[in-house]
Amino acid sequence: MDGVDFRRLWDELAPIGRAEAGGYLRFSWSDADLACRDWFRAQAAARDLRLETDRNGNLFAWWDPDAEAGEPNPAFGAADTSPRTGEAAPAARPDDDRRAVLTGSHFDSVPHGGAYDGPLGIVSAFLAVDRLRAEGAEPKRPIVIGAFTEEEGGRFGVPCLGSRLMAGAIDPDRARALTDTGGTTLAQAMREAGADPDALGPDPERLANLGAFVELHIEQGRNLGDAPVGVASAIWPHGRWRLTFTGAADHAGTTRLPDRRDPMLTFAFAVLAARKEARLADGLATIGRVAVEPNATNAIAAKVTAWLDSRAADAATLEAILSGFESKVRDRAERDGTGFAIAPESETPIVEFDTGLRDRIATLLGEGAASDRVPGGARERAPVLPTGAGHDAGVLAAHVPTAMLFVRNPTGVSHAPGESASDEDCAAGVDALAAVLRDLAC
Ligand code: HGY
Ligand code: MN
Ligand code: MN
Ligand code: MN
Repeated sequence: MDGVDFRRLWDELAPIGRAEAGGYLRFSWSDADLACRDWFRAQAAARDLRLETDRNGNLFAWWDPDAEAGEPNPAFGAADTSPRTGEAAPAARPDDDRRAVLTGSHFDSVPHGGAYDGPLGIVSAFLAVDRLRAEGAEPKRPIVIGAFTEEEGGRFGVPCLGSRLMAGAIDPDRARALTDTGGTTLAQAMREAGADPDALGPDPERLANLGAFVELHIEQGRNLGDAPVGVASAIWPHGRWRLTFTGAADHAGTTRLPDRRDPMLTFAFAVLAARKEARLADGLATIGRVAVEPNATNAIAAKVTAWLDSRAADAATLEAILSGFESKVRDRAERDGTGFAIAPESETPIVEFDTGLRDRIATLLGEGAASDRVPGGARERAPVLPTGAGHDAGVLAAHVPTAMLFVRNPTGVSHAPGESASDEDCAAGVDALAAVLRDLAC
């Protein structure tokens, strides 16, 4: 695979959902999302892959081998699909397991997000299947390309919604009632798109039929120096919390400063406190979204709602950031005479990827084509590194042996229009994914 081949398919998808002001606006169940879904269906049809939309709106394109396949191999039995968090699922035994190997990612973006976060994993999956077919590979078990819905939570606020629903990690009623900034619920958005929100719910049979999940994703932390492709070791624990600051609405021109109970003051303090607690703990904290009521230039705010995103290399550090943040903001609210509430919206404990699968892939890629592109010759292993970004792989890892491949992002910029990757590195990613699928399924 070379960069030209990659670019050809990439350029078919790239225009969908592009925003005038830069980046992408690909929100789940929006017109842009429906156009991405149509693109996915066309790619599946062009390759004679069996198309499925599951009960949660996730798309799957199956390459079923000729022989009867897809049945859980009795030697392996059905995966344990009891919702677990943080532990790795049983290690994959690829040689005797006939269950499907899933690869894929998501189409949706954060507002004005980059082109690669999500779509790179889906385009690469189709190209990897093309490559395997071109060499006459005959899979012994199904290879499935997946597109998970609402991974970013960019419209309805809960990330990895499609994979969480599939894994039973979120209550379907809560999901149906999630609203976007315009007040449209997920249920309404699905109905308008011709999907059935009443079907939302866990899908243990589908999980039981997956023997492995490999998600290819652009690397988002500037950590792949001279290697075009790396392998994930873990996803940092992370979460989102809704912050509510309340005070007394009043006239900006007639209310003396000492008489004010201004929630904007406590909110401003909270932004700085989040940053300070994260710096002290060597973790991360971001407040990138805020809503002010009544949001008038000449009125003191009545209420400020904001969202905290915090992440750290381990649970104890994340806990330290949150508790330090909460206690300091509570004290400040006391002084400001304002109300403060903090409520978790989604929390993901650390995800340690399946070490057997991870090491098998890192070694494979050390011998494979991906390493040939490293200046100065091959390396014995692809780099193995953690990520602070959440992924559907982080949700499925509790139920299915899961691995992630990363493609080099020279600047590390992500969740912004400047996200980039070279066609050559993306082609190396396709080669690496094809090598992994060949190893696991053929
Ligand atoms: O927020 C994240 O880390 C992911 O990109 N959804
Ligand atoms: Mn993302
Ligand atoms: Mn992503
Ligand atoms: Mn007036």
